[in-house]
Amino acid sequence: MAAPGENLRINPDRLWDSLMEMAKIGPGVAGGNNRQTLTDEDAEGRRLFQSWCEAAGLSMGVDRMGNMFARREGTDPDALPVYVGSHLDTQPTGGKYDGVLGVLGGLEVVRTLNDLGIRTKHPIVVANWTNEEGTRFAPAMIASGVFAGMHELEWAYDRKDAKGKRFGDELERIGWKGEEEVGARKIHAFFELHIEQGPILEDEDFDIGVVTHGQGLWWLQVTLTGKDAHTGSTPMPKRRNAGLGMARVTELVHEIAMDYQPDAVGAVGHVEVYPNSRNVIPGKVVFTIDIRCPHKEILDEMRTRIEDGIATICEALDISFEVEPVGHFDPVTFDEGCVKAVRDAAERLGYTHRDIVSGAGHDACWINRVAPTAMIMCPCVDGLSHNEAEEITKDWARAGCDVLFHAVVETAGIVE
Ligand code: HGY
Ligand code: MN
Ligand code: MN
Repeated sequence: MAAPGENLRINPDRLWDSLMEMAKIGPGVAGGNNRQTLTDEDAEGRRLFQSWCEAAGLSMGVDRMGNMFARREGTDPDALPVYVGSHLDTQPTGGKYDGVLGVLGGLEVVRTLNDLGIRTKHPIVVANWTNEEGTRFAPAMIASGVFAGMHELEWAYDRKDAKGKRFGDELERIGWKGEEEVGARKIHAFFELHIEQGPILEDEDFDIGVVTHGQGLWWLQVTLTGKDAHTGSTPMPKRRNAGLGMARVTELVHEIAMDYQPDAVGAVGHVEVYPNSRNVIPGKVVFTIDIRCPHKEILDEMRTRIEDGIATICEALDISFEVEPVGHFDPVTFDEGCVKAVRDAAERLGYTHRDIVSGAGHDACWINRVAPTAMIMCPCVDGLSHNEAEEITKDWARAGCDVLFHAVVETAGIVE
């Protein structure tokens, strides 16, 4: 398809205003957002997005995982749509741009097409994928995962949050459980704009990251069981301290990730200590290990070494353990044709760009299994994300969305 002229650009002020408007919903306590999936705040953000889509003349579809699809008709109704989007849910101490930039950037693409009266051959669909973060309900990217056939719908519905609430019930409660079969929609191509969530683009002074790959991930939920006992009167040799076990496993994860620098990463971010009392030796700890690497064989070797290490640590402390994988995807290679459309768009528009591997997981990682997919990244200040202080500049948002516009419109085909 013919590429759009380099003078075609989005409206950066409108995009920025929409980001700031959405940021008012589910505010955090330090300038960011706490709009966790399937909460009332998520529902409010969905309603705002839907109102904007309707104002832009889009028709909304919702599937049984609550994925939202806002469609702009093309001249060829039989042509598969080009999808563009990301997620509106946030971390509990999330930023204003993680995911939201990709959804509202997709809306800005449509708004700009409307302004310019441009018609495309392929329809364009702006998507909001449910529960990308996986913080309230593991795993991350669960709804795009069901869409891509990686998870069964009922399994997803049965996922529970820390308070025992069930995903399917919460989706019904907020009124966003649609009727469409998940994954029934066929996609011509999918593009996702996202902040980098790392320091590379800012440090090297690039406007655009052309995402060629996404690193793989394991989330391993570990349960250590020892024995509650008095912290004062229990002799050290008689203790079965699950808390000590968790500390040693956390150190082990870090050491193993450091063995594979510069590529591998590893940490423990979620911990539940029982009974969590100042003067009780923890008899039980549940925590999640997050390890990632662009190389599958290293990622799997890290997992094996960690699981072996857990067994050794628990034997020494006389505690038992269970390890349950609660999230996983192999490293991802994005579609060369879509990646080229992104790279050519950045070049055409005069934005500096470099190829980059995504450190974070994204819905694009799953959609890439069912449709040609690529991602565009923009820098973020100090590479900081999953922190309320997450920040980008309007120019970075503009550049990312201009490239998104060109890649989507070129793929959808302008009809003269
Ligand atoms: O975990 C991730 O990489 C994403 O932010 N859900
Ligand atoms: Mn995200
Ligand atoms: Mn995130």
